[in-house]
Amino acid sequence: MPKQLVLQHGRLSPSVEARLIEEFDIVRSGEQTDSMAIIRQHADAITAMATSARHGVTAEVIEALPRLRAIASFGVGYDNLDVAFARGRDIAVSYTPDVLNDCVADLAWGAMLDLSRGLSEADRFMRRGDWPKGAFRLTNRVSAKKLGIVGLGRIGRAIAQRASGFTMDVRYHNRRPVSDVSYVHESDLAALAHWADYLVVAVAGGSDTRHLVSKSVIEALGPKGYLINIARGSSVDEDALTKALQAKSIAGAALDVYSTEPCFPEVLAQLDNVLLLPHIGTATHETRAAMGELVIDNLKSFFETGHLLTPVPVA
Ligand code: 8YV
Repeated sequence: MPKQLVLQHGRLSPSVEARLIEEFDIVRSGEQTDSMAIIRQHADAITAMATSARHGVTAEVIEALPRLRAIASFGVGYDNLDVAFARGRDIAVSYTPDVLNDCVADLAWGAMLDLSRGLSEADRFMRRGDWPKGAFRLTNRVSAKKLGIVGLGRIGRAIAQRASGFTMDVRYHNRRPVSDVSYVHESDLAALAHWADYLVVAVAGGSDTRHLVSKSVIEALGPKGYLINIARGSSVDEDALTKALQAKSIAGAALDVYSTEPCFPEVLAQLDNVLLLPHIGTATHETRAAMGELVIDNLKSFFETGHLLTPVPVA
């Protein structure tokens, strides 16, 4: 039986691209200079697309594909996909939730521990040969402190669940309280920041959460507070955060995401109160393979039934 045709819009990891080629007849676009020409050349035959949270899909690309009926995205964020435009053209969009919750939550905890106990800073201290010159500085205990979570979605919940192992008090900020958790809901984000020792940003990206962690929220976090962002760079006022870190008006920040990736504010690289990570929340062999298989399963389901398995939720 001939393989179904799928447009792969944007690069994916080599192993995921290899699996797509095993399952489908693949045409690639998105990264080439003549990408739109490639899309137009195959437009009449393309009904399904694979893409990623990182690369995304614009209205222009969707407009150029009159027979497109399904977009399967690799990743849990869809702020780079024009979902509203796709829906307006009756195009279904899927993402890859749940299979990545644990890895992203693990990274948030690793970042929090590293930042608070100065693990990466201590490693640099050892490699510079500084130990014979004196002891490494005292740092801050994580256990039994106060954890504030901005966005108690799937990943936020996984982060909160891990707090029981550190006997931490957990509160969260959502647009609305969730009914099936015992954590305290804080409707005022600045108040949550003032209360928390660690403020972890786990909200979905997009216009609704742009600069949600504002200058005033960062000020409320205060000199003993740490900010950890494993969500989207757009959710934090990056200029205000950079200034706060330079002035040491917050204790520190661990960042896996930035407003203009792969660029980030260069001054941050000079600061010891910042842990800088290159958007690796889902970047494990196991999780990226599971995400890739979920993209493939969504495409197979579309071709067999006309429906996607994990559609992006309606706002
Ligand atoms: C992507 C991400 O998985 O899942 C997301 O939304 O932000 C990332 O972990 C990765 O960048 C591939 O697009």
